[in-house]
Amino acid sequence: MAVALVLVLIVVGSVLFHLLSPWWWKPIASNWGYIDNTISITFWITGVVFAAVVLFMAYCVFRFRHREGNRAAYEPENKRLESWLTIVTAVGVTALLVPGLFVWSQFVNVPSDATVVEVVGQQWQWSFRLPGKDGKLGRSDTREVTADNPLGVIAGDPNGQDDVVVEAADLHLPVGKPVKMLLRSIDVLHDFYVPEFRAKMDMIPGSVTYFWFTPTKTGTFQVLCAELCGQGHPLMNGIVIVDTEQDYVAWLDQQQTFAQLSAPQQTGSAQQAPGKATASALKVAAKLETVGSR
Ligand SMILES: [Cu+2]
Repeated sequence: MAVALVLVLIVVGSVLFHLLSPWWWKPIASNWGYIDNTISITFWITGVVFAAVVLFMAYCVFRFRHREGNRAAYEPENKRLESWLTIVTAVGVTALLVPGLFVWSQFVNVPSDATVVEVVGQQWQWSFRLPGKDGKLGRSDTREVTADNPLGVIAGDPNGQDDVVVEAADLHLPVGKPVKMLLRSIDVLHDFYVPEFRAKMDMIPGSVTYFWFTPTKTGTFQVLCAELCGQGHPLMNGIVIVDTEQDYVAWLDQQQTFAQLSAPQQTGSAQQAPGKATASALKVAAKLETVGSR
């Protein structure tokens, strides 16, 4: 009797916790409402199945409890029950999988008017690269990474000269414009994740993965790394600021291009490039010190 009661309390407690919990998604700030719907469908199906199975178990524990003289009936096969359970399970599993397939087909089909932004993950900071006026990103190679070329842009590629390099600083995006995020890592597995955008994906050294989304709200959003990537992983934070078109253009005007960063003698920023690289290294060192002192 006590076991049956505990099982019922587990179901009631779980449902109440789900309904009353203060921990829930942050308000969505992208076009991916479909992803929220898919997760809600999964919650409902797994929740109903969990409650049904545990309540059935509680019923059986109570109904078939030990009584003097009672004997269990042995029934090795029951065709009707087996077909019924097979059909219900198949419908449940299909309902769990199908919405995800619809979302995935949209997730990997990037709109033709999407602009491109490259995200580079590195222990333990985020950097970004945007195509310059030519609209094309230059090629890159991890073997080209140096203190003055932190993203490994290939210097000989003319498309890369006007690329805007944002090293270990905030990324700005214009509101309402679809953007394709090209994801690279130059050391270990990372995962670019902004909770309000809902979309995320692993970054794999040697590959370029991608997803797309349209920011729908202006504001400041936190970037998290959703892949355990070493000692400094919990501090691998970044900032994405979604701007109005006007603010975005003003920000873009202040950024430096790859050509400016890699040719300090021509731009008069001789101290700036190495200074920036040193600042970035100090930032990582400070993060590690914080982790070490925990
Ligand atoms: Cu990471």
